[in-house]
Amino acid sequence: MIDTRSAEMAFLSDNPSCNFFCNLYQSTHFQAMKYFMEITDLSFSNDPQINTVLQDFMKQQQIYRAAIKEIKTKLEILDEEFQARYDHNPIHHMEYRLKSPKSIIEKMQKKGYEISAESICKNLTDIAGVRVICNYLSDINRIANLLLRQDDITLVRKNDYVAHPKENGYRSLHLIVLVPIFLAERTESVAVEIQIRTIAMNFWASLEHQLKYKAHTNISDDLGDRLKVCADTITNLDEEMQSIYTEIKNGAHPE
Ligand code: 0O2
Repeated sequence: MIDTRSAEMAFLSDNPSCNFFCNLYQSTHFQAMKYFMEITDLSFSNDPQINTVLQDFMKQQQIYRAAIKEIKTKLEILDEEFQARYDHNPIHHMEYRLKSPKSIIEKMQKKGYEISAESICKNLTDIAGVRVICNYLSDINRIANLLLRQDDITLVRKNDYVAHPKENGYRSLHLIVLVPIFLAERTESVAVEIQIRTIAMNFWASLEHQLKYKAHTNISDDLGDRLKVCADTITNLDEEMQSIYTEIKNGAHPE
């Protein structure tokens, strides 16, 4: 009997692109493989024109991978400097993703954009995504400000859903930034969507996303209300943990 999982892993180990995602995701080979299949899967569309566009676009995926690497490195450096100077890591962990071809086409169609490789690059600013999970509330703006201060980073858009949560309770700080990628013959400014949130916000957003996906349809008002109560509870938790951290840091409670 063929062990498909081992076969998949063997495929992955031989595939440098896939190893990149295994490393980035700091995840199991199996999860990374599923993700790799998703971002390279063009079989969802029977439309030859869309397939040609996506094949053209896939040639540029490497630039978005490079942009993710640049942002990841910048954030790691900031986190390590913070650890060295203040004995505190603002970043708990990071997650990364490239938007899948299926999501790209769905978003282009939803927004009514012309479907071409050029139009995808011009109109979508969330093809490369980095999610930064912070320990405390105060780490969110700290990380954002330190990153935005860097000369080669250009802020395109900021959505502060921490100060102004969405109606359903979703909270996160969203930044769209441009980062220069130095290629052999040219320099490209590449957009990256950075979502910065606490561990608690991430817990809520991940489960809410899964639940909505599982429901296959809009969830009822009652369930929406209950999710909002969970979001409010998590806001209180974040504020209390921040307050405890600040008091300890300021030496208000010596042993
Ligand atoms: P994925 O696969 O998560 O990336 P845009 O259309 O992007 O120009 P938009 O849609 O207003 O503008 O962007 P927004 O609201 O700033 O955020 C988009 C992303 O934020 C989403 O990506 C989610 O990752 C996250 N997000 C926003 N609202 C919610 C929410 O209510 N619940 C959860 N769990 N996540 C949310 P995508 O496009 O959904 O896909």
